[in-house]
Amino acid sequence: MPADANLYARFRARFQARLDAPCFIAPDGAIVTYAALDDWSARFAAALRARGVGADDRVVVQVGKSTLAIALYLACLRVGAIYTPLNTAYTEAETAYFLADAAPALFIAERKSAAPSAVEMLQTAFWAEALAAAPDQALAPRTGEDVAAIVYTSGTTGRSKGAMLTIGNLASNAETLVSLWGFTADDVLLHALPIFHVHGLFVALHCALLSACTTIFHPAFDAAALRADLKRATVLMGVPTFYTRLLALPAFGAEDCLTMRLFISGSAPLLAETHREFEARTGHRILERYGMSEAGMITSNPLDGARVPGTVGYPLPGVSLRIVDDAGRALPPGEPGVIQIKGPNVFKGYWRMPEKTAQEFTRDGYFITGDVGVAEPDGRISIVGRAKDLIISGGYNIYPKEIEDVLDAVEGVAESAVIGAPHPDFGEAPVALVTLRPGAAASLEALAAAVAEKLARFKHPKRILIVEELPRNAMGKVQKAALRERYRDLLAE
Ligand code: MLC
Ligand code: AMP
Repeated sequence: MPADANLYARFRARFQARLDAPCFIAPDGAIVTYAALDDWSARFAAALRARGVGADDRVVVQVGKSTLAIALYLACLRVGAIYTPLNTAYTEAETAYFLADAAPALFIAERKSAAPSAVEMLQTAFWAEALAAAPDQALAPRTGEDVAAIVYTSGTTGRSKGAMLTIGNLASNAETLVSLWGFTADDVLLHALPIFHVHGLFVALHCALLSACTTIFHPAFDAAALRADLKRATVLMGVPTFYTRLLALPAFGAEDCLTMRLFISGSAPLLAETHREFEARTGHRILERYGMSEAGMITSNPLDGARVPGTVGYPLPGVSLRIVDDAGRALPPGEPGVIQIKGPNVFKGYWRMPEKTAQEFTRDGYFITGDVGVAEPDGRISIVGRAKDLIISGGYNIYPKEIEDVLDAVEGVAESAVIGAPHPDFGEAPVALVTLRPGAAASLEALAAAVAEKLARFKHPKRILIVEELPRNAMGKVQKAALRERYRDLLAE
């Protein structure tokens, strides 16, 4: 990577020859050209600088999906600031934690906080200020080691960690994917993912910007709207729920996919039956890949060659992947163990958490993913479980501990256990089992209200049950596996 590696300069070099081409098309047909995006991002950069934002400053962004929000991301790259996106579904309590942790120079928010901090600015005000500013074309000098973004991921302890992704991480992963998935300027990417996570922001958008192709930009996921636009797209990236919801449309089929060349799925396990049903209905074999916030994409099924249902394919070029036992010894093919990875895509560490970072890397520099996988003799990987207590619901990560902490604080609650139960739409979703103190009478409403006050809606347990007791092992530890078995049909339709 060159010493001056401003990521925006790399994107610009690729779309320079296509400034008049459509970068984004809205479902209603409105076009944003590459020239317009370039101009907006230069104005947004001017507005950031006018607000005192410079290299390595964090800019926390909690705004809805729009092309101007993309211009803001690119503006952060231009000035060398650290882009720190937050899910718009977070409650004030959740947001307050991220703000305290990230200590941003600027916080751009869609909604006004009850007690706004000195650095908070409403999106509407910032947009107006930025669009009125004179474009500032200067690009901050950067190296591949500089942090471009902090992406928060929940932690098993309930405390979210900010994964620091460098310019080198993002650039190398994007270059690899463009070539692996065969992106060209002729592609039309259908984009319906949120832009505050790695999948929608980096995987999808970076492939589009680096190949200078066109993106049909949906403000949110809607199966019928997506189906309509498949007719003018070539590539779709989605979480498995996208595919199950498309399949739930009775008339969806091959005629909808005549221009499509590639369907990609990730962020959560794609059921083999979804893969098969999708092929039967459309003739397309979904390409499943595996990744995480800390590393972008890690493995992928091949573009040319067998895409095997229930597997996530081969480690990306440049990524070393090994599967180890509890003692950290490498396991042979066929034996399941924890996946460890090393490569240019692997993050720099957790923001302001050096001890946590050290714990999650091995002495020889591999990142311990917490995912349990098994390799085939030819190197193909399948994800068979998780060593971390994590629920992935519709592609969103939910840590049981975070919900348990909220429930345990409700008066009358003795203990709670949150598990993931199979869910027909979201793959899995949280279910909470709660025991009460002797004589106490906490109501289900009180429990739900506590959760609603503290946690984003997608984290809310789909069911809360008050139970007599929780099963324990000989050490006194709650047996979540037994609970998962007992309640496996609770959320089935
Ligand atoms: C919405 N709800 C969810 C939910 N999404 N509940 C659990 N899990 C989810 N994922 C809640 C809503 O709050 C609402 O609650 C109810 O479910 C119905 O909502 P909806 O309107 O039907 O949901 P919708 O807006 O259609 O969202 C579904 C979805 C969305 C699948 C489109 O969740 C989504 O965009 N997921 C993608 C997440 C993502 O980008 N992950 C990538 C992370 S990066 P109520 O109570 O109001 O009824 C990563 C790395 C990698 O993992 O490998 O890519
Ligand atoms: P996140 O921290 O939100 O980036 O989520 C990353 C996690 O999503 C990984 O550690 C995996 O557990 C899971 N994941 C991503 N892609 C897949 C996949 N294709 N199959 C199974 N799990 C996946």
